[in-house]
Amino acid sequence: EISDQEWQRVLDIWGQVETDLPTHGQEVIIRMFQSHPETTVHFPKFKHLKTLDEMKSSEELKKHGTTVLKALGRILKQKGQHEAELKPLAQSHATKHKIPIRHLEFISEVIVAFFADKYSADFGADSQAAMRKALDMFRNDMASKYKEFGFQG
Ligand code: BLA
Repeated sequence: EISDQEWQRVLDIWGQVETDLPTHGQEVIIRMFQSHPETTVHFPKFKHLKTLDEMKSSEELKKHGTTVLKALGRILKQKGQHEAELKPLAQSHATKHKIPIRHLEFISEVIVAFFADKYSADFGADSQAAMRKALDMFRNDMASKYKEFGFQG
């Protein structure tokens, strides 16, 4: 169970993230690729990006990061009532992109660590814990939907 106060903490930090989704999104994707290189297998379109500078100058990578955070923000704002948002996402991720739940866990960890670095004053232990709970819920619900689409994840 996620309390109203916990959702408030999640949405408060999201308000800051939303002031610049492309820059935050780019950083999340780059950190994910660097800390978990196995996630790059899902992105043949980024295979040519070898160095950090190349990743940073890729408009396509930034665009993907923006897509990711836009979708995640829409989901978090539902405060758990995210069935309508999750279903198409779980379907594409189960049947087309084939993203293991483990990789969703990687990006969740990256998101919390990055916000903690960037917003050390406004994203303390309680807010980090609240965001973790929200991302756990998102991931659990993705995992059950995956099974409905026949993907073990
Ligand atoms: C594409 N990922 C997408 C799209 C959305 C998201 C909205 C485009 C629409 C669609 O294909 O359904 C959303 N992606 C997310 C969210 C997260 C995320 C909410 O990463 C994380 C909170 N998707 C994952 C993970 C990976 C991933 C962990 O959830 C990789 C490790 C990959 N998403 C992925 C790929 C595409 C995609 C490969 C297609 C990219 C493209 O070809 O443009």
